[in-house]
Amino acid sequence: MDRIFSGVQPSGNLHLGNYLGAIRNFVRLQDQYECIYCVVDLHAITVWQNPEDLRHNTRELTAAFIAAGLDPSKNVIMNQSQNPHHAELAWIFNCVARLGWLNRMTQFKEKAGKNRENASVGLYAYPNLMAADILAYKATHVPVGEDQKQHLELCRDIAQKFNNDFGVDLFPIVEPLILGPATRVMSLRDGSSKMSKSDPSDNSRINLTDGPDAIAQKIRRARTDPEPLPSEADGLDGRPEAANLVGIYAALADGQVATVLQEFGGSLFSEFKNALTDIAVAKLGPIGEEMQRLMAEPAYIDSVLADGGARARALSEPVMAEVFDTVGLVRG
Ligand code: AQP
Repeated sequence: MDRIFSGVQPSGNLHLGNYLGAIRNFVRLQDQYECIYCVVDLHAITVWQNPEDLRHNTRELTAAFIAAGLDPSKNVIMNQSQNPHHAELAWIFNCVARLGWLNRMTQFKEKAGKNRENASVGLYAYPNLMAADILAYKATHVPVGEDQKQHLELCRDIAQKFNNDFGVDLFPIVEPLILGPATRVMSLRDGSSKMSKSDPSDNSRINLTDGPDAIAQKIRRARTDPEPLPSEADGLDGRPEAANLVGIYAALADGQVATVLQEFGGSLFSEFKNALTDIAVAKLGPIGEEMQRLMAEPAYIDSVLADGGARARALSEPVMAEVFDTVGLVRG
């Protein structure tokens, strides 16, 4: 059976982009594949995390997975640090991946910014750990947002180089699953940058924990242009903010951009924003409420993660035995 692996960082401010680009697709895939969904805490610490916040955000993200509809008995739901095989395999991949490959990673350049010399080594090697997350389970498919495409190409390169170097057919060449009309949700304040957890402006994103009033206010304040909405998708060219809001509506309505424009073409943004608020509150409200309920039961959340961790270790153990044997690392 094909196997899915995907992860989300517990770095707080979980937002609509994480939901539409990743988590919602996780839920849809759980009936078709064997799935491992991971709270990637080791990735989160590649930039500074306050320990108390990290613990809170790990539980909150787990609550979001479950509240969005992931079934912990059907899927493995775990946090990355519960399974040491991720870090072990990442070290081996540090010795397989080439510096030149990592130097091309745009996410490192964006996140390290001008202060590159002061970025952590972990942030630089992040894509190797991501490849290890996936390949420790020989996962074949990885549902992600558009921004992770380059890291998945690197994962394919690492698998291929490992297989070639050792003359084996050990690792699969993974397929990204970039699904739906909102694979890259943009900031509500700037249609040219992606909606992001680390954007200092809370108004740039809709958080999964936002209540109806906050959602309404953020959509009302979302940047637009002075023209009414076009009737066809071509009319969104060169209008990134309009395209973003229409894409979000289409994704939340489970429809297509063209259908949304058939309904709202010619409307003013004030009218469209009211409809967008209604659908966002209807879809996200119950998830936020369920997250709050689950967060009141930290022992339950921790038990889901511990159980998932044990199941994950059992899945990766035979893969790691194969890797150690292939590389020539002696195990007692
Ligand atoms: N804006 C987005 N639109 C669609 N999908 C998105 N994802 C992230 N942002 C968007 C997808 O969410 C999953 C988890 O992402 P992550 O936790 O690894 O964080 P990230 O990709 O680095 O992006 P964030 O959430 O905005 O965090 P920061 O601010 O730290 O960069 C991935 O599948 C991702 O594609």
